[in-house]
Amino acid sequence: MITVRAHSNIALIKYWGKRDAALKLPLNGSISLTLDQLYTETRLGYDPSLRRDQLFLNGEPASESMRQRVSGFLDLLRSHFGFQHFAEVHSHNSFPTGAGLASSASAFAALALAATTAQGLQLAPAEVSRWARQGSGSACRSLFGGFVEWRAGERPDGQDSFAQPLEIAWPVQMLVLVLQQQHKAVGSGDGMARTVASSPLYPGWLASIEADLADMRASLQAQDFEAVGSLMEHNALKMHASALAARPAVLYWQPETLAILHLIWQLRAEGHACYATLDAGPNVKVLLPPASPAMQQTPATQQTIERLIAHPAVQQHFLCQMGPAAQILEPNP
Ligand code: 2P0
Repeated sequence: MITVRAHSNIALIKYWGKRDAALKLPLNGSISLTLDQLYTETRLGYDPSLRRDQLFLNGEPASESMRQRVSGFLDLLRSHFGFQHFAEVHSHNSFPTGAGLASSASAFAALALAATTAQGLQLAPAEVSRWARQGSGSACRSLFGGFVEWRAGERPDGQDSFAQPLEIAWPVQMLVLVLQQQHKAVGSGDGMARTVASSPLYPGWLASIEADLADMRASLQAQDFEAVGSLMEHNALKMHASALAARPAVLYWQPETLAILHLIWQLRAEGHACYATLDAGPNVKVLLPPASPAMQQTPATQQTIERLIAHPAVQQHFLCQMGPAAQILEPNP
């Protein structure tokens, strides 16, 4: 058995739209931040006596649809590397499932690393990233720690579409706010497909991304909090605007989402340093300046956090620092 841990990531410049759905090749590049508090640990072993793959999530047998998605991913590896055995997979998330926090990024990054390592392969991280991408696009970014860029690539076979670390040591923080949510949203895969197929605003999204990526790289290098935050928030709202203009509309927000967005704007008007980003669900993630080297919050950031988490729409929160790369926990490498 191999045990690995991979951390979740939140995109500062979003992946939205595929050029190849089967290979999960994106229409645009993206930049993300890996988070320390949100991760998946996966224990995997191949067993010649198994007749099919087995999947357990947080100690319980997973649904058949999840088991099939994982098994389909393992089939890709088996057919490529000429391996026959089925696997027993135990996956645990550090965060509660059903909280609306996307777990597919950390889950497929962990699965790709565990499944290839358990086959005796020692692949370069970029190659594991390429495999993880085929499980879930955003998973390719979770192989790496800190700020990460996924280059869209151009090749039809996807060989040039994988993530790489940006090597920027700037310890900004991300406050993940889990909000009340009544409705199940459209899955991100369906949401992006519908946007690409029918939104008249999608070409505008796509035309703007190279400039956003270049600006984001430069602003991260300069460690310019306002520039990074305002571009991150703009990019997320632009993604949601393109989705809203799809037919039928793709809307991930709930009333609580909007209430928190207004609170963030009000806090900024009062001088607080905080910017929002939103993914394919109602929760809001807030970019905050670095804590002090001793990991103490500055009084200003402490006040911002207290104002945000005091809002009645916030059910749960995770204050995240920059997370590390995916790693093998056992056997001890
Ligand atoms: C992102 N999202 O960059 C964007 C922003 C959601 C909104 O990547 O279909 O689960 O498996 O490739 O990676 C979520 O989509 O989609 C996502 P698939 P994935 O984080």
